Amino acid sequence: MKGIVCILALVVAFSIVPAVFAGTNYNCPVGTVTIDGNLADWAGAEFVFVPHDKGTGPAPDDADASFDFAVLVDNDWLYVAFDINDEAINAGETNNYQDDSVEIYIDANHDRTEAYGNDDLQIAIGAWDIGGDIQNPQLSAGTDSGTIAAVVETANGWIVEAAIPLSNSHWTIVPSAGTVIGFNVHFNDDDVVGGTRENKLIWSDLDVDDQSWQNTTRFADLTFVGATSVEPSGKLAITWGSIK
Ligand SMILES: [Ca+2]
Ligand SMILES: [Ca+2]
Ligand SMILES: [Ca+2]
Ligand SMILES: [Ca+2]
Repeated sequence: MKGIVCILALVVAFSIVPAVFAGTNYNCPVGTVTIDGNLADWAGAEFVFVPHDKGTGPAPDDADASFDFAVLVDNDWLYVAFDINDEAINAGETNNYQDDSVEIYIDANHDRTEAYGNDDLQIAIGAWDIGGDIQNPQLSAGTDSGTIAAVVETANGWIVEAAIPLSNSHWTIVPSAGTVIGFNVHFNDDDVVGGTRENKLIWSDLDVDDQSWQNTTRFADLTFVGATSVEPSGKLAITWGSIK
């Protein structure tokens, strides 16, 4: 009986481990990085892997299309990094969303509306910006967001390192611990010149129909978990809690 109880306890323990990075929520810690296309300064971040078959346009394998992404925040910027596996880098189609590109989606007030409000934004950054001006990237969506981005080629694909202002004409985001915003990321994979993109990968589990561009109910959550806003009283409460 005691053994069964132990096994049950183990099963419960494993089953209640929160799947916080499974496409439902990303816990965003505090950190500051330099936007230069080098992700060595992201060592303390939590990278999430989005495999080749996650999204509405799955690829044959991870080498063709997959990516890791991570998010950090400080008092001024939301930083987003993409480390993309892609065997063929291509840009130049008629529509930018058919080119190699990533899309970042933000619902700043987290009201999850079916139509976009002013606080809801798609920010699109493409491979056409490889080697481009970091301070003035050629965004194909979210052009008035104030986003800066470095896009560089790598041995296995390409990297996007971006910083989005916490204050602009769309929002003022205060990254207090516990605050939640709507968030999603996509990768459009274009491998063949002409026509459309070949693959479409999506992180949010809710975006099963590639509708994030016009419907914020498809976004997942991003929760700020950093200590920048921890009040002295909060620290005291944690201390008392651990003593008890
Ligand atoms: Ca960097
Ligand atoms: Ca590819
Ligand atoms: Ca909103
Ligand atoms: Ca590609």
